[in-house]
Amino acid sequence: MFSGHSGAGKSTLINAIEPSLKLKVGEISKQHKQGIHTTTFAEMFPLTIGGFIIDTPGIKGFGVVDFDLQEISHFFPEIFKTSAACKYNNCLHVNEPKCAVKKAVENGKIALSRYKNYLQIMEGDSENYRVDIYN
Ligand SMILES: Nc1nc2c(ncn2[C@@H]2O[C@H](COP(=O)(O)OP(=O)(O)OP(=O)(O)O)[C@@H](O)[C@H]2O)c(=O)[nH]1
Ligand SMILES: [Mg+2]
Ligand SMILES: [Zn+2]
Repeated sequence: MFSGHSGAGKSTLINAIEPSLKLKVGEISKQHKQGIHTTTFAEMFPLTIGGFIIDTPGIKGFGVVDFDLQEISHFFPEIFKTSAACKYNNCLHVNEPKCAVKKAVENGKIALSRYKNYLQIMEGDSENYRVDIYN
């Protein structure tokens, strides 16, 4: 099974092994310098040399693509609980004024490491995960 980031060349490699499959491959986005999720579902193919191969859609970080930003705090119980005291009920706890979460981080009631993880997921910054997965 091939898995990896969109645009890594999974489908291209499978086409090289089994050209008759003619799997669709995509351009790399000029703006984002990454793939454009050309493969949209996992599919298994038999190989002429024997065995099977599975092409999968590119992963992006660990699935943050489909997250509603508001929802991320639901997975951090202490952030979720504290957010009830934020001035704005749709506060994302990033730059908003009168944010109870930022305040709790400042006075040590919420661990800075937890808040940093929260921000990292908010920003879709998956660099750490890439390092973990591929090294
Ligand atoms: N320069 C270079 N380009 C490559 C290589 N492998 C693939 N490409 C190009 O990278 C682009 C993306 O390749 P795909 O095979 O569609 O990538 P993928 O991993 O299947 O991407 P998703 O289906 O979106 O997950 C295509 O334009 C390929 O021609 C490589 O080894 N070198
Ligand atoms: Mg593909
Ligand atoms: Zn807040």
